[in-house]
Amino acid sequence: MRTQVGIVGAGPAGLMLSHLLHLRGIDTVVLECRSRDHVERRVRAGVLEQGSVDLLVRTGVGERLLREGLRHEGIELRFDGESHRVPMTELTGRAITVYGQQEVVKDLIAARLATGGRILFEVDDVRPGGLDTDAPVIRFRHGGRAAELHCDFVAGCDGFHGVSRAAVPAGVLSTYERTYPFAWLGVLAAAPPAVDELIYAYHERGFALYSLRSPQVSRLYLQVAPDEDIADWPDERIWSELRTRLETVPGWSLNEGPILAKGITPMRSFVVEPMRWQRLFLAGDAVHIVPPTGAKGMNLALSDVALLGDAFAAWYAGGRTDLLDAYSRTALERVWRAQHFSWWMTSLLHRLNTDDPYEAKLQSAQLRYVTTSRAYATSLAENYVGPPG
Ligand code: RFL
Ligand code: PHB
Repeated sequence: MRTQVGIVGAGPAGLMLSHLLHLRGIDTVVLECRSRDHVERRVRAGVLEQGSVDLLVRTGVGERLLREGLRHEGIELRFDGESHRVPMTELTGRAITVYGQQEVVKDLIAARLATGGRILFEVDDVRPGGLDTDAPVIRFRHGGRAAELHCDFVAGCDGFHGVSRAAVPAGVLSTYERTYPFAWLGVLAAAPPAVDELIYAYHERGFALYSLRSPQVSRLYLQVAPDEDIADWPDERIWSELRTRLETVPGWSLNEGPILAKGITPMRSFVVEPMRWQRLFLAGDAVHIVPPTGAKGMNLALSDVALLGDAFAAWYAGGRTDLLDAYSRTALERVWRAQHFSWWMTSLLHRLNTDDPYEAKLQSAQLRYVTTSRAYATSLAENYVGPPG
């Protein structure tokens, strides 16, 4: 099998890259180890920056997003029994849109398949090779048979646990990382959200987040210990803990309903540099991870491949290498801004060390500052909504 750009991974990064290259007349094949059903159902991120929405709309895959996505112009910070609104749109002119990652994935898969795009699901044993030659080849198994995909370039969009990053020889990449002493327990519930905007709550028992997916479905998160077993969290315990951490404002209560899905996600910050080795280009979670508190992961994945789409287009149009050469440097500027913001939001809102009252006082002082200073609130807001598209 032959293509121009071989893409490993059908998450937001890989699918969007395939879509962008198709619009430029560049052929791709996407290799995905899971089934279509699995990637379309995987519940993950939910917040799109204005720039991500603009990209999806501009490239013709934003129709359902514009219809079903929920535009939010502020977020709420809840602490010390008070609620404070950060009016993001007033402060920045931009807004966020709540639209599930799996909906973005569904829309992109539908768009690719409608125009004859090749996505191979349920492939095994993917091995990118020849990356330091002009003729890379990705070997894999599909339907029980060995196969080869010959290409000009390989895009590694296979997430944190993928194989692409590991195809780079030892000693080439530098890794920067941090793990946090807590995780998030996330639930999807069939309950109308009791909120119009997301609530980020700081509580002495730990962080809680009230988000949503639609007027009928709520998405909620709790800070828990990193080694927490989901079996120890029956639904009633989850609701009780959510009530304790969120119902801290007089007269306000959350809406409960059947829990449709639940899971625990570890929190980490991680960056690998550079994002390219020879003919391998890495994008999205394959090269950087942020803790979800800043809602940046899916947005970074999309902004990486927007750069990569332009860079491949310049190469195929006339052999220009400058954008491909600049890819890692350009992408990493935004990656590090998001790394800092995500680390900052995480440190601000989580219970870090229960034995250290000094730390808690600092968090309280910062929360008070960010909710009373227009300058500080503007900094939060412009990072949260993301750079202008
Ligand atoms: P993905 O989505 O992980 O896709 C990688 C794909 O590669 C496949 N794969 C392979 N395919 C072939 N061969 C192999 N060897 C392979 N190994 C893996 C995988 O099956 C998968 O289909 O990476 P991508 O495209 O870079 O996208 C990144 C985002 O998924 C991620 O950053 C976000 O979900 C992070 N995130 C959030 N991001 C936001 O922008 N806003 C949010 O509100 C937000 N909230 C979240 C989040 C992530 C969360 N979890 C579960 C980690 C909330 C949570 C709870
Ligand atoms: C979500 O709706 O899944 C969500 C929202 C905001 C975050 C993280 C996740 O910071």
